[in-house]
Amino acid sequence: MEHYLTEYLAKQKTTLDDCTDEQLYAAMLSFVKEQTARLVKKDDKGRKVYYLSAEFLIGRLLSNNLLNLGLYEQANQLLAAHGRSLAALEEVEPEPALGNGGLGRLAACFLDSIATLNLNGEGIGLCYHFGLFRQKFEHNSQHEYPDHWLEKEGWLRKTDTVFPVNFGETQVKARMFELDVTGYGADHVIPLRLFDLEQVDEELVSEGISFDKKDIRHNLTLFLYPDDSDEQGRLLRIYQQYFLVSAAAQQILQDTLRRGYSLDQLAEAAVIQINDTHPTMIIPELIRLLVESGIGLDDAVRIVSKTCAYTNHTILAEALETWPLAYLEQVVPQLIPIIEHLDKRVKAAFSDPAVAIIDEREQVHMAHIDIHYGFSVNGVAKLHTDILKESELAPFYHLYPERFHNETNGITFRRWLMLCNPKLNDYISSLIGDGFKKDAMQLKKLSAFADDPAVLQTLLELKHQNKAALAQEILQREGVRIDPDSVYDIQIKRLHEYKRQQMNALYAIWKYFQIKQGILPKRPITMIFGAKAAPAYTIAKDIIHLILCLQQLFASDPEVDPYLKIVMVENYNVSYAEKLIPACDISEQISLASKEASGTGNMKLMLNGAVTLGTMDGANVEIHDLVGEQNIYIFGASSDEVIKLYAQKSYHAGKLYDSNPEIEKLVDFIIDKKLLRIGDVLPLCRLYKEIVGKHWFKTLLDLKDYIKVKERMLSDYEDRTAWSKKMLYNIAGAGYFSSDRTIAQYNHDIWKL
Ligand code: 26Q
Repeated sequence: MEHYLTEYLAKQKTTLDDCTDEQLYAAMLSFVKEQTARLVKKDDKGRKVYYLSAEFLIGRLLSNNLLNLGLYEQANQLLAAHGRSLAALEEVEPEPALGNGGLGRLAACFLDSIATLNLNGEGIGLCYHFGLFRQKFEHNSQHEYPDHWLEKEGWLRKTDTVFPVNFGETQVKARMFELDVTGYGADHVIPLRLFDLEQVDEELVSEGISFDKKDIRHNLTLFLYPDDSDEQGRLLRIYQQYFLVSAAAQQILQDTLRRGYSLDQLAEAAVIQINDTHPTMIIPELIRLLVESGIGLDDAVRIVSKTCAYTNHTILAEALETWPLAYLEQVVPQLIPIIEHLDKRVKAAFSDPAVAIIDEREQVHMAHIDIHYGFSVNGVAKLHTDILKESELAPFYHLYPERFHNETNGITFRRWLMLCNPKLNDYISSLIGDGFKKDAMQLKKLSAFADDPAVLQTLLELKHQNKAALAQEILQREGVRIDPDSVYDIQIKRLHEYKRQQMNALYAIWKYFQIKQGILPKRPITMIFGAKAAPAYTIAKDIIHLILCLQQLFASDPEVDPYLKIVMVENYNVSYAEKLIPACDISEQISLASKEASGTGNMKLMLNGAVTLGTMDGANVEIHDLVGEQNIYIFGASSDEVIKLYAQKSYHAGKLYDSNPEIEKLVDFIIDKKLLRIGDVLPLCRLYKEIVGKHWFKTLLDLKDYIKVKERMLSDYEDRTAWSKKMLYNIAGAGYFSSDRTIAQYNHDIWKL
């Protein structure tokens, strides 16, 4: 390594000691790329998995690749010997923002585990030039700017593979780029293939993130999912999806032939895991291509149905993709006869209109294509899968019970423990050895230390060090000083009403009133938020506005500031998560029960010794079962209760508000003079009205219980030894959430590679 870097830098007339961080990063990048290029490309005979996803939120790769290659320690030592640090180099690496949140990050963790478990597979996605927007706060509101992450020299490799993609009359070209995904300790890499429009024109971007949405010949891969609030945006999304799917289908068929299979053997050669409905059009597209190659229609349908498997990530009815048939006709006329044929077969076999592909309003239900014409449907946590079976997809479960699986999500411990929390990682090794790095279930061994005072003390000290490091980071990035001795109460995730950041904000208002009355917390509280709102999601942006206004109000009130602080960090992303997660005390997982399919942040936080405050939703249920009653704080209505409330339409925000003076007072504060002086009337009033007038996300349902349980949690926090024991049980119980386990299970239940 030293030799390589020295030579590389010498060509630029500099040295390891004198070069800039940018130069050193470039040298390291080149070194690691050369190392991975030497590794064998996994390409066995037999079934291969293609993980097809519109998002791969891979995060920075330098440290990740060094760790997986077994070069991390060596790099650290070498850099230290020259007065340099990996941490500084990391800051130079741009983060590829090729995903929105959980679903995209999951895809990245899965590739890490596929490579680590030595499975034959690859990822296929899109290369967005700007990825998700960069978030800035101006006047206490979110503003969006393009986030240019593509560099001349980066991890991506341009290939010679170019596929034509036809949209009716128009043809564009999809160029394949590749990136090597390393596995932990693996002797091979697997490819992530990202397709880019050959003629993207970055000049199309005008102010902020707006651009000419009509010019699809030049805009297709500019951004990740431009907002779908207007017709142009929605059409563009279909164009993007078909662009992905058409290129992927050509790649998969070509790969299958190259590997020595014929196309009628597709199901033996390939399994395509469809990550949510975004790539659903791969099904009619493959059928179309097989028919074109001479295979009969019925056979083509049968083959493709044995090849494709679908993962559902949501039970929010409004998020299940349906497209007007007319849109599809406009964008992909060549698929219409196939989709209509698939629909006819369904209608001939089943009279229930609930399972139709094209409904009476001429809307195409993408998930229905996946379920009828795939061999597997899976949810992402036990509760989620049960709800799919019992309600959302019940008619399908009755038709095809054997197709349904649960594959509880997981996270890669390489990034989410070893890299982001090296101190805790080393300490765990010193207690139970290194076995857990390959077999995460061994973390259970930590339970043996639950009554060891020295271990409990050390866990607290390590947490404190991480909190101090985060305080430094936040001071530098946000200009806000936070106190490492305060409780760090953290909610980091996309902004959505069902995730209920607004309920957390109402807690902050409650605490504010307490402090104003002289009822002071035993220890200062730091409430940290990180969240991006979809650009067109007005209420989500209003919630950000509320939180930022509260942040300013508290900070400017000398009676409050010493006891209660809010920090909403700007541009929350994977790299920021890596800094926040190791420092967290209280992990906020407070979604309205039944709405969060799984959550994966909840897993990352527990693994790093945070204690969960949550509802019985998504994977929280499994966390609860793993750590036990004593080591998690659960509140609020159960999913059964919530589902019943929906069925009976019996939640009424206004009634709760009118009959509870305490709740009324908190909600009224949103439009109090004090806040209106800081913020804007329109968004605050709009949010106020939404909370008292709309019933869908039930903000007020669990508010009282939430406050009660959070108060109990803060009081328990003061018994530091007892708290540390909870931390320990959380770390010890997290092994189940390794994505290595998840991927092994996908392989066992679905892929059978
Ligand atoms: C759909 C239509 C139009 C425009 C955009 C979209 C769209 C884009 C992204 C819909 C959904 C997404 C992303 C969803 C997502 O991240 N879901 C999360 O997936 C995680 C991994 O399974 C779960 O842990 C989370 O519970 C789930 O919310």
